[in-house]
Amino acid sequence: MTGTNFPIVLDERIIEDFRQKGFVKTDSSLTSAELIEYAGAVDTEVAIRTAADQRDLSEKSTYEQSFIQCMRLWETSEAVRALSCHPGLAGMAAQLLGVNSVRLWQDQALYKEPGGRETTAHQDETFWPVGKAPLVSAWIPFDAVTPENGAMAYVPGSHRAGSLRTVDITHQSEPYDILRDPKLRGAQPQWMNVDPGSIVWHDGFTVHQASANRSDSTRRVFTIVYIASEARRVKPWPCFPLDREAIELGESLRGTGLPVLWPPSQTLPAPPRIIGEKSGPQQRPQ
Ligand SMILES: O=C(O)CCC(=O)C(=O)O
Repeated sequence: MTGTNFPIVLDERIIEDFRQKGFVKTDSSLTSAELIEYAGAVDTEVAIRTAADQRDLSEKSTYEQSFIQCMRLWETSEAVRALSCHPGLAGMAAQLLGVNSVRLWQDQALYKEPGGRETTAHQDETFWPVGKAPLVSAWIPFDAVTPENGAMAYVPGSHRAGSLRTVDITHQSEPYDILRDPKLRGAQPQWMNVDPGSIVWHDGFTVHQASANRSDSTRRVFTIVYIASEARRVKPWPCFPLDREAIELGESLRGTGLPVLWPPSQTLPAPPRIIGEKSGPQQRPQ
């Protein structure tokens, strides 16, 4: 691993901003050297995972038109593992959540192709059977992002509304528009321009969306989702990382597929096994 020293101690104002608004940007969180190394590693892994897919954007499903999604890259690429399990970032996640320890819930590349459609507004944590466990996503662009090429927008304070209806982000004709949910009291999404090296963090219940990519380059983003280590399974829905570890209803998280990243170990965690999981929709309740 190169670059950033850790622990990175976050300014109290950053943590307070995150608590109030449910999202916050941290500038210069990765060095240029780290970014080059990690972007190259993720590009390589996405290329391997998608090599057999020759479809044009227009031939893809609505969901796939929002982005190429490749998940759990840490399990198949040692080079990406250094990013997904980066102790500095995991320490920042723990500080934002106000917990002593976090695990990796998932990592993923979200590459929005030129012409790629918007990402429908949604909350993340309603997809997963972990109740209201402290959970935060790090949204890490490898290139400068603006509303022109797939920026994210977050509804300030929406995390305080708790669990709203689950949005079916796989269909364009989703009848429920979470942005009009009365519990949001008319709060409007705030668009975020992000420079490479900066990260935007959002709470598991923050309502967010991304714009379409109207540029002629792919918007390359990597996300890492951290969850409080003591979180429990509270619903029986099928859920890949929990089912793989045979975590039953009511049990707390454990297992090599959900490694503790903070406090960090001397070495990067070993993946459970090489799964070579294909791109696909996020796992959602049934
Ligand atoms: O990058 C996108 O288009 C969507 C990202 C997202 O929904 C997330 O990181 O939770």
